[in-house]
Amino acid sequence: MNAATEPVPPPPAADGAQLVIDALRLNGLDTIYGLPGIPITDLMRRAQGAGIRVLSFRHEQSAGYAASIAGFLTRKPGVCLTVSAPGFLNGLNALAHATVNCFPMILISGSSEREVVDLQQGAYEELDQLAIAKPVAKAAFRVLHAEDIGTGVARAIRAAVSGRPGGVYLDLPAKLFTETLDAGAAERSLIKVVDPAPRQHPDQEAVERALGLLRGAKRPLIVLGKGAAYAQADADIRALVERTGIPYLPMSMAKGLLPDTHEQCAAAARSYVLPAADVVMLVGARLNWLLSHGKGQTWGGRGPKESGGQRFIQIDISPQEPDSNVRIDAPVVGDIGSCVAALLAGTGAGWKKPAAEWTDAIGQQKAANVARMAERLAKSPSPMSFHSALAVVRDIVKANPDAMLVNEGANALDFTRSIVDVYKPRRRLDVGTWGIMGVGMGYSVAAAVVTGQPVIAIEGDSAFGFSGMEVETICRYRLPVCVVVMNNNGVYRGTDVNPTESTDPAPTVFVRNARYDRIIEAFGGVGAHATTPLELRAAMEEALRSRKPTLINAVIDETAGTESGRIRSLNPTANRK
Ligand code: FYN
Ligand code: ADP
Ligand code: MG
Repeated sequence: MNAATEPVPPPPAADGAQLVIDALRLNGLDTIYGLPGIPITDLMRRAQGAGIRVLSFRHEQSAGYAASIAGFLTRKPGVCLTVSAPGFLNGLNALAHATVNCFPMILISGSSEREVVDLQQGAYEELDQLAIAKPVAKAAFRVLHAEDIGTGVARAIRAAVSGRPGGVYLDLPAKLFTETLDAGAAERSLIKVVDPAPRQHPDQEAVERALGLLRGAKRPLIVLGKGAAYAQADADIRALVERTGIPYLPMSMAKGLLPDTHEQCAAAARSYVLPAADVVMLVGARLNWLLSHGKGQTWGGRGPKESGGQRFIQIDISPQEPDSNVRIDAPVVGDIGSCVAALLAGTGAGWKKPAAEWTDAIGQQKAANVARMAERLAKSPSPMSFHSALAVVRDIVKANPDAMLVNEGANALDFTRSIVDVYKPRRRLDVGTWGIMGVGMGYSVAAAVVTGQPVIAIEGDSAFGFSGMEVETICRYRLPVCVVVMNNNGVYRGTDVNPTESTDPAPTVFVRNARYDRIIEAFGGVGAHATTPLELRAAMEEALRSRKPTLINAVIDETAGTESGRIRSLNPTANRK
């Protein structure tokens, strides 16, 4: 047979599953957090086979939280992959969390046959997932033909990371995965997204307006939020703070943008600086409940809705954020990197730092609070208090400043935030805007995978329960995660009693003296039981040295802790007591 008559082999076809994998890889999305099942089991297998890191969880919610925080840490959308209806719904909480916190994430769920779902004929796992995702997602898309997978992924990426980042839903009906395109058409259908999160330079007039306000301020304050941490403009943010000499207050996930031990850090004088400041510059922080909406007693207003008279500058990528709660006198709209660079350019030599009267007053308040705290940290009661246990964590984090600190709970959250200093940007990951519980283990997995650093997860015993089974995931992937369960036998504390004759415990109380450490031992991890600071220290040091998955059951006085921690004012009934 001569060459001309030889049959030409048909070009290899690509099916929809391959197109999803290729579209993700083409755009540098190299990790999937998910949970296999119909119809995406084979997609997960093949993604792993194609070199994508596939982390398989025990519950989609944890996979979703992992994806959301991976987005925060990397500025690329974290990808969560779930099955249809129930799996999708389990992942939805994390999608909403990503949107609320401005983290870029893509939730991809398989779904059932549209023709049957839309006629409500009772398909396997029938649910109109797109409609349900829309209200909690920044954007939501459905792909109906394999040739549109590339476009769907591209649109999801742009929506997740451009402007204010958020959670994006991508609905992939099961039949797509087996639909085929010939190789040429498959390749042509994919899109490598160019410049998905373009810089947004602020208007120079807006920058001048902000600089003018800062120049005229007597008691200026900078509030750094997690948007500032997300922006990865660390050097310029630090330069702006240091060059202007303005005291700054870090929101919880902005801790470490400058080391918490920085002399301009006003965290330990929070309730002094907020009402006393005359000009406040918000950098990637919203005036939501965490900042008392910019008004009321926290800010020196006389009534709960009254202004304290501060003037505000707000740097934010969202043009709709200013004036959401109080008047913003100088909005600076743009990406934080560009905005801070523009402000820096206007603060050259000759910039007048704030008067010593202001910085000294803050220094005094800080010193008083730090001294009071030092006194409490020095005590070593038996059983341990939150303070005596967290004094250990504080030392360990100081000795391991690159380690990731994950934190959730009520008292376990609030005490850790004020006791444990953070030294580097994006090392502290916590419950965020919603005060959400259950992020701990998903965050820990992603933090370890994305950074390669050891993770220290400080968990309330209640908070840990939401995602506790993921210690199996941590053990399976051999991740260097050290979980410390602050075990005070219950939600807030372990002392509530049921007022009736029933033997049921009170709703806030758990099994007394539970041994959470034994859970991880079931999966080959290291369990430790710590009843003293010395034992806690030894177990944490060993965990960091060995990098073995570890869970330390830290026994805390069950009478320690207050209802709702430091946000008691939001709990109407607790407040009445
Ligand atoms: C802070 N403080 C310190 C230090 N750092 N004292 C000494 N040393 C150090 N290093 C002081 C600080 O000045 C405050 O005292 C106090 O400790 C608490 O500081 P914090 O945590 O910054 O301030 P506060 O008032 O708790 O902050 C408000 C908040 C925060 C809403 C931003 O509470 C928060 O992020 N909460 C999230 C809560 C949540 O989501 N919970 C989950 C749901 S739990 P004063 O200045 O004297 O006030 C469900 O029930
Ligand atoms: P915190 O809870 O720490 O105060 P928030 O989540 O309230 O932080 O605020 C983060 C803000 O940062 C949001 O308003 C968001 O629009 C903004 N933001 C996020 N990323 C960027 C960015 N790259 N540039 C500018 N603003 C950003
Ligand atoms: Mg507890």
